[in-house]
Amino acid sequence: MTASKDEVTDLDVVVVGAGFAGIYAVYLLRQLGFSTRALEMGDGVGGTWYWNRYPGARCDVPSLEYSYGFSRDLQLDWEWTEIMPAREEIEEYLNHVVDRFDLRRDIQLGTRVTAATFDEDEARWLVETDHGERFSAPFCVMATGCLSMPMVPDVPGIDSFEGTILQTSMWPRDGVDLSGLRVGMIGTGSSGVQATPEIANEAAHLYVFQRTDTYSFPAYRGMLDPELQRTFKTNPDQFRRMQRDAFFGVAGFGGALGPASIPDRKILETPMEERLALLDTMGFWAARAWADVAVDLEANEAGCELFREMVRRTVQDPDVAEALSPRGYPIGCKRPVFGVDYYESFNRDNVTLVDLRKGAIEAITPTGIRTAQGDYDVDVIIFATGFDAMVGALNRIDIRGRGGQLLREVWGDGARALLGLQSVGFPNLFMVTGPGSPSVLANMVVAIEHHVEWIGDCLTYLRDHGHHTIEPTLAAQDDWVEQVNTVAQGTMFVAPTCNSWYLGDNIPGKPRVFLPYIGGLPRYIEHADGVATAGYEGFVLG
Ligand code: NA7
Repeated sequence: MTASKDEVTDLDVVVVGAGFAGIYAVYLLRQLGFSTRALEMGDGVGGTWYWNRYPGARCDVPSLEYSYGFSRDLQLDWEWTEIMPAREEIEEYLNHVVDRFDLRRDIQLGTRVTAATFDEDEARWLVETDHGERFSAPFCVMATGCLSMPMVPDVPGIDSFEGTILQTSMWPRDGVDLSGLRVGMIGTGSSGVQATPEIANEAAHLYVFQRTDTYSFPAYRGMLDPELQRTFKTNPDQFRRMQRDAFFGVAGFGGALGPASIPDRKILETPMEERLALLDTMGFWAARAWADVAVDLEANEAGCELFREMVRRTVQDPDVAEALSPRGYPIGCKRPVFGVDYYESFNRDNVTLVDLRKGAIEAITPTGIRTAQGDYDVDVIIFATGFDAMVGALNRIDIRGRGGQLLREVWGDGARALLGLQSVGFPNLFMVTGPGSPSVLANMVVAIEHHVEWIGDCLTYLRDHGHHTIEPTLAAQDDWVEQVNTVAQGTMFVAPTCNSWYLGDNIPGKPRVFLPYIGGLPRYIEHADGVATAGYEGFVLG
């Protein structure tokens, strides 16, 4: 299906990426009569679930909820096995979707998009790939994912390492045999936490290099109750509607999530012995199970202290427990981390925590990792160091809009977009779950389906009304960015002591801007759909 280098392939829509968003975009746009092709860098579909193949990779949203709602037959036929799906099961599901709807013929794998340039006279995008192929289409849909541009710190000496260097986010497709090896893993976010117990089971020794201690809550494991799945299948549409009405796009029908409910009681009004007693029944979850922890910094700190007490109860070595006890930033400022046996792993003889606050990483040497507190010789180094979130995958493509302006330069002081869908100066270029939309603060699949349907409706409207271009007005974009910032104020996400990838803090030099919309999925959907119903108010149609 690849085009020759001399020719330009004409399409109605070029889709970049074939994860959840790109796959659905290919399906829907084909249904709507648009000639479409998705260009995907990986050699398989799945996006996040294709790349992040590290041991223990798993979703923290229940499978029944983390799945497409667009096809009733798909929902009735597909059987999930676990409450929280493992990476492998999600990848299998997405491949099933692609085959079931015969989408593979419109998905070109192993193809990295390098540039997209808008021709103002023709009102078309020219999309170029790393193979020198060129595609021309009036519309471009960037289904490039929010956490898809890996971040590997620039540690001196990295090229000198004589062992193997791996990244959780680009794990080899055929897996890696770590048995008998000394492994050093840098990073204790979701990926590092999920991988720790799995690697500890396999490797001779695991050194976990921790820069910031994590609030890791116990993840739910278990097989999906067949009765629950049957109930879901009696009326999937009803459950999908519930999701779009739920603040985070998770309606709660997908399986028991454990003791996560927030009671009416306030931690600051509860005697210490009662707070501690809750640890016996709720474990780590007791830290956040209070009405005031999410909204009051003093209450939050009281919740943090409960969490630290639970770490002390779990980790046998008091010094290691102290090093694993998070301090200095509130629960809820970073995306929640869920793990199984994470803290327990540090009771094993073959697992060592390297607390980088006692001496940071200085260099990679031919034999391992050098820190200010000593050298650690390892055979394998794993970077579990996260992503350039929300904008990284877009910024690495040379996207040139009106007047040849480069998107990453326009966004130099922080990404700005109307509804996370389009940015001024880049007509006909749509983002799926872009900056300023609920995106990573919602169930991604629900957010993606809504965006793809919004884009599908928009393209249909333009075609039906004889319009060739659509682009936000500056005033509407400014107003939306203002709203995104306003709703974030006062939340733990932007607390003064909070450093997170939501704010871009993990990328040196990245402007500190809170990128997702925290007003909730229902409010966002109501607003975005209202804009469409009003004839795309806030957009210029040309
Ligand atoms: P995260 O959550 O961004 O975690 C990355 C981790 O790597 C985090 O602990 C970082 O410490 C650490 N890190 C990053 N750079 C360094 C350097 N230079 N030295 C030491 N440690 C470093 O990424 P994940 O892949 O775990 O998870 C991303 C999302 O994917 C997750 O939220 C889920 O939505 C799924 P820091 O905290 O910055 O000090």
